[in-house]
Amino acid sequence: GFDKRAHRNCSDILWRNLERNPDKAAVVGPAGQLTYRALIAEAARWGNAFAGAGLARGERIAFFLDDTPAYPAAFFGAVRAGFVPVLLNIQTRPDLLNFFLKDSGARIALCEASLTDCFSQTAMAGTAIEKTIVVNGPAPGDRFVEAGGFLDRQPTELAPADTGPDDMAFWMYSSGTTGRPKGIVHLHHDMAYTQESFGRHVLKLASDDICFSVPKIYFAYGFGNAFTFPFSVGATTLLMPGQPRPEAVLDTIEQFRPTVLFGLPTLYTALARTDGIGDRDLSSIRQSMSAAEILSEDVYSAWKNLTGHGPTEGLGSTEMLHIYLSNRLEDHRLGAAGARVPGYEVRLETPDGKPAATGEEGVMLVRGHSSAPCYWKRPDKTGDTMRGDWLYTGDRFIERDGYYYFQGRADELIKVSGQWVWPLEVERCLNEHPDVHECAVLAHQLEDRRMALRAVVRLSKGIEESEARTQALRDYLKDRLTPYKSPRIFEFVADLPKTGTGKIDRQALATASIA
Ligand code: 3SK
Repeated sequence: GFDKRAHRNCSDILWRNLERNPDKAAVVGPAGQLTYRALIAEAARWGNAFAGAGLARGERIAFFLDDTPAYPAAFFGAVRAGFVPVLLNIQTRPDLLNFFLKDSGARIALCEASLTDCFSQTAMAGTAIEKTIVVNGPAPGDRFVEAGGFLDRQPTELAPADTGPDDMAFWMYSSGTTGRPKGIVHLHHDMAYTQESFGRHVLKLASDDICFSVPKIYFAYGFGNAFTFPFSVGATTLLMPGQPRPEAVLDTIEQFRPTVLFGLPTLYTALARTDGIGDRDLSSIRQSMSAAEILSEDVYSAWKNLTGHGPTEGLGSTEMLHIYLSNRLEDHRLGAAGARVPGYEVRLETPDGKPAATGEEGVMLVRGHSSAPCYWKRPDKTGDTMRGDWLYTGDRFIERDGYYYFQGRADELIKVSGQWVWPLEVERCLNEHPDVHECAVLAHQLEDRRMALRAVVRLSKGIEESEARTQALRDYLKDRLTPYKSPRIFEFVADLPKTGTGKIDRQALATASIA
C-alpha cells in the first residue's frame, strides 16, 4: 500500500539520488547537462535564494520557463524550501498571463530570457509581482533581475522545509476551454503516487533509461514524463527547449538517443509524415507513449513499422496529475484509451447518477491519491468536479473487457452550420435574461439531418409565452453571441425534468418530443 506519510516533501524524489547515484546524468539535452550532484546543488541555490527573497511558506512562484536544466533546478529548490511553483504555459497571451499572475498572487516570477516580451505592462498590470527573474540569458532592463545575480553566493545545500504530505506543493492551470482557467492545486504526496501507479506498473523504467518528453514540463503529462518518472528511479531526462518541430525532435533523438519517447498523437502523426523519416535513426527508442487523444490506426502502424512498437496509449488529466487509463506495451487495444492503471479506481455513471450497466455508456469518475483536492478559490467548480474522494472527469466511456473506449465529453459540443457550439455557453447567456427562470440547450436533428440548437425554457414567474417573447429572446442572444449560436427552436415548458441529484435531466429532454 501507499503510505503518504513517507512523502512529506516532493523534492525527495530528486534528492534521494544524492546518495544513490550522484555522478549519473540527471539532465541532458541541447541546453546543457547536469549530474544529479550538480542539479541538486543548483536546486539548493534556488531554494535558498527564494527564502532569502522573503517569501513566506506556501507562497506561489510563477514559472514561465521552457524545458532546460534550469527548470528542474528552480522547481525542486522552490518546493524543498516550502514554496509553490505555478507552472504556466509559455504560449499564454498577455491578458491570460495577467489573469494567472493575479489569480495566483505570486510575488516572484521566473521568465525564460527569450520570452521577456511576454511580461509586458498589460501582463503585469495589477499583479503582486515584485521581482521577475530572467533565466538562461540577460535581463533586458531594470524591471528584470538576472538569475545569475539572484543565485549568487547561495549555499549548495538545503534541508527540506517542514512540509507535510497534504500541504500544497505546486499548481498548474486548466486550459480554460469553457470559462476562465482554474488553478489546479497539487500536494506533496501526489508525484510519488503517480510513480507508484503509472510509473511502476506501466512505464517500468530502469536507471539506464533516458526519457524524452516532447510535451513540455508545464503540461501535467510532460511534468510526470520529464521529472517524476526518471528522477524517481535515478534515470535521465532529456530536455529540449523551443518549438517541437519534427526535424528538431528527430535531430535530438539521433544526438541524445532516448530510450523512452513521450508524445501526443499530433507528434506521432507529424513524425510519421516527415520526409526521409525511414532514414532516421530511431533505434534507441524501446517504448513510445501517447496520451490525451486516440491515435489513428494508420499512425499506430506507421510508428510500429519505424520502431518495432506502436505508441502505448494512455489517458490522464491535470487534476489526477497523470495517467489513470492505459494500454500496455505488451497488450494494446487499438481504439481504447486503456485499462485502469493499478492504484486508481474508476466507475461509470449514467446521467441520473446511477452506475452504468455492463456495456452501457457512462461518465467516468476516478479515485486515487494523486487527485487535486481543489481548484484555487473556486468552491463552485471544486464542488462540481471533486466529489468526495472521487473526481468527475466529464469524459464518456463504454467499457469492454476492462478496456475503456472514449465516446465524447459529457458537456458535448454541437456542430451547427459547420461550426462548433458549446450548449453551455448559450445556456449561460440565456439564463442571464430576466424572463428566463432556467433553460437547457440541446442538439436537434432537422429532417434533412442537419443539426440545430433547441432551447427548452422555463419562463420566470408571471411571464407569458408568446411570439413576441420568443423574438425578444432571439434578439437578446443575437446581440451577445455570434449568430450561428442562436437556437433555431424555442420550446417553453412549465418545468424542466431533474435527475436524482437535482440537475437538469438532459437525457430525458433529448428523448422527449418537441411540443
Ligand atoms: O490528457 C492526458 O491524457 C493527460 C495525461 C497525463 C497527464 C495529464 C493529461 C492531461
